[in-house]
Amino acid sequence: MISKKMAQALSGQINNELYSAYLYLSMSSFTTFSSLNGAANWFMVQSQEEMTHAKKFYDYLNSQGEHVQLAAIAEPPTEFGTLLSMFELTLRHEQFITKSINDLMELAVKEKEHATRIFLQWFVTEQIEEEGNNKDIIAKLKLAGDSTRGLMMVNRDLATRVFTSPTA
Ligand code: OFO
Repeated sequence: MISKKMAQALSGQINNELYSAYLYLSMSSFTTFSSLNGAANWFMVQSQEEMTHAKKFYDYLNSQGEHVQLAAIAEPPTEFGTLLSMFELTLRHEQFITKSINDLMELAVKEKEHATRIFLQWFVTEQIEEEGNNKDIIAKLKLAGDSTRGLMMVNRDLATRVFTSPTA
């Protein structure tokens, strides 16, 4: 049993995670049409991961006896700039998600929702990894600079990412 306030806040996070999935799906399509198939793969895997994040919140709310009420998902952008600017946007978005997870954690502590605090711990760790991965890719793209060969090398690297369903 969790408080109504906590349940509403967790429901809101389902929307954030689904928007993340939508944003990365849109980026995957854009990079496919820019002939950057490695990047398209990376964003597709990222989108799939975000769906599993949304599902984790959904499952947790159900396990707490909450009726999940889904809200509309905002439309993501459809046009993007360079690959570097796309990963900079990704990092900014993930920093926004980190803040939303931290806000949920603060609420859980304030409301003495200990089960929720333990549930959220997985996301705290996940955000460290997500931000770190983005920073690595940004660093590689900056090193590549204007070199097409360098960009192609990063693109090949991004092609190796494989989706694995996270277990909590
Ligand atoms: Fe990108 O970690 Fe969920 O949103």
